[in-house]
Amino acid sequence: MHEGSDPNRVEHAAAPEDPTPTSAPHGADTAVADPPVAPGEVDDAPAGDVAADGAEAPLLPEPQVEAHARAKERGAYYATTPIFYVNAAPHIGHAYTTILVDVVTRFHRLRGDDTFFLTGTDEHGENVQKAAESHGKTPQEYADDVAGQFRSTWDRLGIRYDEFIRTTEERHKRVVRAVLQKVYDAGDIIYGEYAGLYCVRCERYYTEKELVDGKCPQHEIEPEYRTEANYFFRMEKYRTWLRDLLHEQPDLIRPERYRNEVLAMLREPIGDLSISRPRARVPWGIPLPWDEEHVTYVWFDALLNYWSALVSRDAEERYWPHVEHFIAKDILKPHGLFWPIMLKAAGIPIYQHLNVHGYWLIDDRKMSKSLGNVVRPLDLQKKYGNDAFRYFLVRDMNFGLDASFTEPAIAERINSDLANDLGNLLNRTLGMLGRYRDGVVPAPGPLEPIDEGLKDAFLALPDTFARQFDALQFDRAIENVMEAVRKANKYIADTKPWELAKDEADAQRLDTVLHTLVEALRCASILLDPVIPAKAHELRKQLGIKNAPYDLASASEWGLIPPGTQTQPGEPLFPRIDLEALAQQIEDEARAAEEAALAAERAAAEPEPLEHKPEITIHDFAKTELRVVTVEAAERHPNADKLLVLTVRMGPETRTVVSGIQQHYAPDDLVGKKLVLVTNLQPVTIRGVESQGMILAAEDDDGQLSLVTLDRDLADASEVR
Ligand code: ME8
Repeated sequence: MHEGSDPNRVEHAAAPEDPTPTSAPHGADTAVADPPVAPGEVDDAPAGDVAADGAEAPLLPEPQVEAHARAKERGAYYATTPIFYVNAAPHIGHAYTTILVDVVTRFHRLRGDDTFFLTGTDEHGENVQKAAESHGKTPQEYADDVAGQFRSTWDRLGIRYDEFIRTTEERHKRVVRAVLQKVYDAGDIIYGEYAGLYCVRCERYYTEKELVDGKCPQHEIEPEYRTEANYFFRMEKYRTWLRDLLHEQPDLIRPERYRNEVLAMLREPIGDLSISRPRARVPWGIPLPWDEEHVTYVWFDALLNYWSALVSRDAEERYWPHVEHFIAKDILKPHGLFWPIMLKAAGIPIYQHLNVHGYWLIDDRKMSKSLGNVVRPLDLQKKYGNDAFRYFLVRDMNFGLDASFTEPAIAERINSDLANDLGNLLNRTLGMLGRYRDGVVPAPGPLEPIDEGLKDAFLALPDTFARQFDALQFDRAIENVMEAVRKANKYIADTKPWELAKDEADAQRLDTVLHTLVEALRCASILLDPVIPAKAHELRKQLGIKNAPYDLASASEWGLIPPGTQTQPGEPLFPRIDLEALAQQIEDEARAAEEAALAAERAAAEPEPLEHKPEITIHDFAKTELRVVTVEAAERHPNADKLLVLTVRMGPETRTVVSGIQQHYAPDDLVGKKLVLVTNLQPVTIRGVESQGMILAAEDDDGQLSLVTLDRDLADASEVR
């Protein structure tokens, strides 16, 4: 074994006397598999059984491979968010990816694509197990609770996912076990040993190089040193295949900076990936189908959700050829490295694109519980409204780069784009229609160049918008629509309808201008529909066309609002936000938070009162017989790793006592010690050994133990009172 090596590199515990164990059967009881892979020894040529064209041993049988190719031609779209861990409540980062995928899938529906949107929760592993324990719940109860919070948050944010998958569902577990078995049978999963530095929060090993000041860069905690016998997925063997694939399909991982990061990872041996955890330590996981003593590593389990969700509804043929993953940069490695290799090894076609966005920073700092700056999406939704919040997130992040979140930035964006530009255009248009045409849309006259200019600007939008969406330039796509909206506002200033209204001779000209404006608004409402669905609907309602078609094709046509349509002006779409009041409110909130933190600090400094048991009398106490004993022998319990079995002498008697102190005392250190025994407790059998009494020990809040001993040497069997 070597320490501090690449986290995914494996030093298999190969038997030295068996240098060529490749033919050894891979099985639960076969502790030895391949010889160790040492850096530099790795064969760079593709392994013989990994053809670059992916033709070997596919999981999909031949007819399905063809179907896959055919399905690719069809207008369909399958988008996924990461499945979120259930050890924290949803925050703005989770909301961003999920809202973005909602926006993108709504756009594809507008385009007429057969669309499927998957999200869900990642519920196995040590972290969830620990979080559940700290909440006094079982892992399943805890996962149910937090998964429910994710679902209800998405529902309240108006997110229209087609499927919510949870990794604790049987339909998922079944698929994970089938894939594992397939990869195991193919010889790509082997048994071995690993030692390294492990971050329990990331649930993965780190190299020393990857650590920052000796700490995990993500969680800023010190990793634990661990050695474990595990099963390993033979990733290294696929390294050159993946590298070639990234060269053949340069946009497989995008934007390019993230593809380059993955290519950089592939420049050096990637080692094999430990894909199991001993069940004795981490019971909360999917047992390996061929060895129930090990559970599946969370990433091998979680990544498969994208596939299992389709398999469980028989939809893999329909949607898998169109799969697009959306994630943030934090989980690039599992998605850019592990996942394509897992798919390849399982004979499943690779995803279409891995779309990687940056991080939302809060006032330019990383969001974290310890900094106390975690932003909850529902707080913002309540304050600013759902659509305005969505608009801000998608408009203010340049996909692939980090973005900074501040409340004034939301407010300014709402005021400028939504209240001033879009809201104003609607108000002014409906206001003029009301004043000059009783709120009824007139038939247009001949178009003049200025009208044609505006019409062309809007009709050019759908193509550009679609191109930009396909290229992940969501902010620019929205900005283009807003530019056209601003042009429409300028058109009002240039055509001066209030002047035209003064002269009956200009009536037809006024009709044309008003008609051009309502058409512009209709087109804008369609393109913005994926981003601000409720407000876009409201806009069409105010135009009097709430039931008119609003697919992408209808945004490329002009003149679809029938003359005679009765408009229905309503409340402003986006009320302006009072920036001064907001600044005051933010200041008040900051002060209140500071005061609350101070109060919490003061409360923490005061010791908590002790909790006492009900009083007893001296007679009650006298019922307990306590005596000094000498430890004659101590050994580990044969069936439990927390227990010691002590043989203690008490004058003429010898007793056997089982005590839960193995993690605090080495057996040899106890021999000869004088301890205090409760001698008249009823004997109990603990894991097959009868315990005839109980040794006294003190325990502090951190679980540290100290045995009660004597400060003077007295003969054993002396009574303690
Ligand atoms: O990693 N800015 O789950 P997770 C933007 N269960 N997006 C952010 C963000 C931020 N500051 N913080 C988090 C896991 N995200 C695994 C995934 S998938 C098979 C398993 C979003 O709950 C972003 O989408 O830690 C990121 O990739 C994801 O939340 C991580 O969520």
